[in-house]
Amino acid sequence: MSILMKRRAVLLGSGALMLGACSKIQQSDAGRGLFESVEDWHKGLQRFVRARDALAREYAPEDISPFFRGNGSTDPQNDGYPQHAANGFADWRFTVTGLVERPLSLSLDQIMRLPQRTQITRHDCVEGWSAIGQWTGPQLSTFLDLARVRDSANYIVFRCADDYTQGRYYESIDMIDAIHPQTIIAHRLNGEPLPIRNGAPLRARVERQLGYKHAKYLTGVEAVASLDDIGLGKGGYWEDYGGYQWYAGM
Ligand SMILES: Nc1nc2c(c(=O)[nH]1)N[C@H]1C(S)=C(S)[C@@H](COP(=O)(O)O)O[C@H]1N2
Ligand SMILES: [Mo]
Repeated sequence: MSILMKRRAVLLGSGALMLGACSKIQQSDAGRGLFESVEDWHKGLQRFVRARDALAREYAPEDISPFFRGNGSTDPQNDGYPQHAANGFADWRFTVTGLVERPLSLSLDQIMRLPQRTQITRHDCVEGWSAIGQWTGPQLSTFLDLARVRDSANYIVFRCADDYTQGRYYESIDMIDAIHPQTIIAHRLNGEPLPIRNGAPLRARVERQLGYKHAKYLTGVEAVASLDDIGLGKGGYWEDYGGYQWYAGM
């Protein structure tokens, strides 16, 4: 079973159990109020899950911004990144590690041979600017299926190559966003290989969340049960050093 199907089965299972119990309680008057509040709670849960499942708006080619600016790190100078850039990222590897049955280390060629998704979306940075771009790359769920992510994984951590002002950049998302169809590992922007300022050779697109979640210069993803041991424990660079929220949903 794919992870998406497993999660669906879990949700459907708990819903069915609750409906069974509720139809009995509902038969008494005293039970009716309880039933209604449980039902409200259940509707709320459904709404929440549906909201987390929904697709971010996709735009038309004519909406694409003429220039997609770079923000944060735009030209990493640490740990051999300039050398990788100089040889066109021919030796770049993308690893899938942590709570997986089959750890992966993939070349860019291998990544380009996987099924691809292209989407035109709007990027919103908390600093107050937006840009619309077309992104192409495999879905993160494809990598997680290939590596056979374990049920004990609750989060996916994005590992990056760049040091920003406080140190290495990193980010994380939960499994709902990890398997969201628009969460992709992009290697193209507007049909061209990613420019260095936008995260070459690979960057995450997490379209339901704000700009700082879209980690650039990806060296891999790591499946973990908890974020406690990642960075300072809040799940991301700006969460740890800037007080930003971990869940930056829009
Ligand atoms: N590795 C890395 N990823 C990063 C950043 C960074 O500094 N380093 N900045 C984040 C922020 S705040 C934003 S708004 C976007 C900017 O993406 P862009 O440079 O393609 O505009 O990248 C995000 N991902
Ligand atoms: Mo940002």
